[in-house]
Amino acid sequence: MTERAAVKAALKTQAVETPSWAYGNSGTRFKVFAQQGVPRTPQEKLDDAAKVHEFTGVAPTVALHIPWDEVDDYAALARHAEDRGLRLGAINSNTFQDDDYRLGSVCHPDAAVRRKAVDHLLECVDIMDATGSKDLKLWFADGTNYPGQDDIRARQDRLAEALAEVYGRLGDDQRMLLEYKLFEPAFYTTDVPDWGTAYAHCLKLGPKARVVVDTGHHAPGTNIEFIVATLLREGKLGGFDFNSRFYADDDLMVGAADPFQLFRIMYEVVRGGGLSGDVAFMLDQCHNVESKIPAIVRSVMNVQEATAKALLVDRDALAAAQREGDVLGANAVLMDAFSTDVRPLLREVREEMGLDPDPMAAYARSGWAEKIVAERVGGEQAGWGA
Ligand code: LRH
Ligand code: MN
Ligand code: MN
Repeated sequence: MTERAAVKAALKTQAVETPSWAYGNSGTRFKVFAQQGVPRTPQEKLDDAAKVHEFTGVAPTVALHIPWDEVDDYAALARHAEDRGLRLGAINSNTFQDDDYRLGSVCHPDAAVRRKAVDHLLECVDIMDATGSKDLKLWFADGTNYPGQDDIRARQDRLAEALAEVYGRLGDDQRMLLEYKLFEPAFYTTDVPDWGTAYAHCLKLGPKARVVVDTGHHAPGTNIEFIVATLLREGKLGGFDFNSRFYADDDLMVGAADPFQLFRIMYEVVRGGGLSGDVAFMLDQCHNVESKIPAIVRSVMNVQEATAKALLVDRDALAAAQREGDVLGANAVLMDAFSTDVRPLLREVREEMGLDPDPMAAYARSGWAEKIVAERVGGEQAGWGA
């Protein structure tokens, strides 16, 4: 295989998971701008996700968030997905939207609240059994706002105990992905604030526990590709929640704020063998003012562009320059790949996959946007937090 053919082959097998919540209405804490045609049910979110897959060819799975996507029959929801050429992906738990969780969920000082939170996590594993989902994605809003509010170490013990119980419930081919976030909604301490804390818990739990890197969850200036390289090296990178940010957890389209950072991350993924392994490439975004389906299509394309550039890095030339201590030469190898216009290559990839080379235009021409605006009237539109 020529090098170009190998790059194309890798791009054809890449899969990006889209989040059910990105299809629904969302906003900031100031205002949710409702858009017309937005899904009213989890099934309609899957119908929209099927369009993203139809036009990109690389978005075959959809992550659910429980209870936002609560249904009576999860096996039937999985069949709804299959009928549209999709599969259900990670099951995201939600222990942050209940009055009982004011002081935390699995780290709460009251054992009864911790029990309720753990039961929800166990229920999420039941849902995975029904949907065939492989990954349970955990993010905890737990933390404290004031020094002295609670015992930092006791909260870690409670967290470890809860995680161990849920870990014990996982099937052989199921994984637990633990997501960290520096701050928000807690502002003094967060119980899983960084990759080190997540890694320490995952290490103790065992091989089925891995860390999730949400690209919007770090302090400004954090070198995320270093974290990615380290976790991959340790066999503990479970996946990504991709999005981009200018300030905090902005949840904007991945690759929109800093395509160079996304390239650097994807280079470490390629370098560490993460593209062909079991790393889950998920989006975690909210489209507050822009049209949702095209924004998700664009995001998938942004991931593809960064991946293509990462695959184009001349690794032999890079290694040679690094061995020789040629600082500028090594940097130039990386920058050459980043500066390559990979859009023609991706158009070829899509044509070879039987797709329209321009997914944005193809979606716009498809009439789907007009159809959902006309048909999805009445009922309540699903949204972030619905
Ligand atoms: C938390 C988070 C986490 C949640 C999602 C809705 O900020 O990134 O992944 O599940 O947002
Ligand atoms: Mn996330
Ligand atoms: Mn987030």
